[in-house]
Amino acid sequence: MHKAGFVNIVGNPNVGKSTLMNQLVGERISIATFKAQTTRHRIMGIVNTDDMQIVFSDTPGVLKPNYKLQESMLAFSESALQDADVLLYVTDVVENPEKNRDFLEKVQRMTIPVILLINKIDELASDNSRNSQSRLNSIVEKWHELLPHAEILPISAKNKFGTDMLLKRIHELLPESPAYFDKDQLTDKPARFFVSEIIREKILLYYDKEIPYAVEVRVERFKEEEKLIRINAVIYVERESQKGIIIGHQGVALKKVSTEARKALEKFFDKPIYLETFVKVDKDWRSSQKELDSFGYNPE
Ligand SMILES: Nc1nc2c(ncn2[C@@H]2O[C@H](COP(=O)(O)OP(=O)(O)OP(=O)(O)O)[C@@H](O)[C@H]2O)c(=O)[nH]1
Ligand SMILES: [Mg+2]
Repeated sequence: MHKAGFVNIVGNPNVGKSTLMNQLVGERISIATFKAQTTRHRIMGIVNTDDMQIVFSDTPGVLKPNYKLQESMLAFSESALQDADVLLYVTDVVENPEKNRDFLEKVQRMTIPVILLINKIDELASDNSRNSQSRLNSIVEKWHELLPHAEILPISAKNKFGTDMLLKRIHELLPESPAYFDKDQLTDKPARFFVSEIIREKILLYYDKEIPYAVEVRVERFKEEEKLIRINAVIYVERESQKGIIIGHQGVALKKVSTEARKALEKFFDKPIYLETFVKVDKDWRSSQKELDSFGYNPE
């Protein structure tokens, strides 16, 4: 018997959804940083075995949209409620369950199996163990009231604690079905997407405040040659002043980010990379539907 299905990962920003998907798939498919709103797209990560295919979807953290880009992000998260065979609702040990009530209410009404994952339990373990056990119990209780139909699993995505058990449980819950994708396929996104995400990850890590949120990256050239890959990427910002910050004094900041991105890209593609980065202003792109469409923010 062959099982296959869609297992969609949703939850509030920064709870560890992308870290979890990467651990489950065993590859760094989705960028993950300490900043909220790292993920902006719905990204598939596929686990294949002889008798099973799990199609995970990582999604942006749920938020109340302030501009058009965030509306698209929320639409990606909501689309993941429509086509799941199993839903993974991720929270962590510090999050207030009252956050984004509307979305939670949609999850409460779902009839498919929902697994509530309480992530980052490693953060509890720094307390003495009895105290941390009782804190975990009270978190579980609170969530049990909110999502009475959900199975609850405490995990640590970072430490891979509980993730094998989770995979086993998903296997049990998956329907009998042929595979949806080729068995050697790992994701639904093309190489260029991962290039722009890896550059964006370095920008999230390197720049403060609003800068990373005003950035989008477009890969204008991706040319795989025998010995190396040549990449040209444009970093778009919303305003002239942000361009100066990205480039930095005498270009030092951009050079540093580009070097970090190149190293990460070499790891990802397992090949030497020649990376050129350019910075351009695309005024208020986050609020322009036309620009968002051209950057691929169009949930079906
Ligand atoms: N201590 C601890 N930290 C974790 C764990 N899982 C993830 N993190 C950290 O939490 C932060 C957010 O992780 P992400 O995977 O980017 O979270 P996300 O839910 O995908 O965030 P968005 O894409 O912004 O919605 C990162 O700094 C992770 O290293 C965990 O099990 N324990
Ligand atoms: Mg994420």
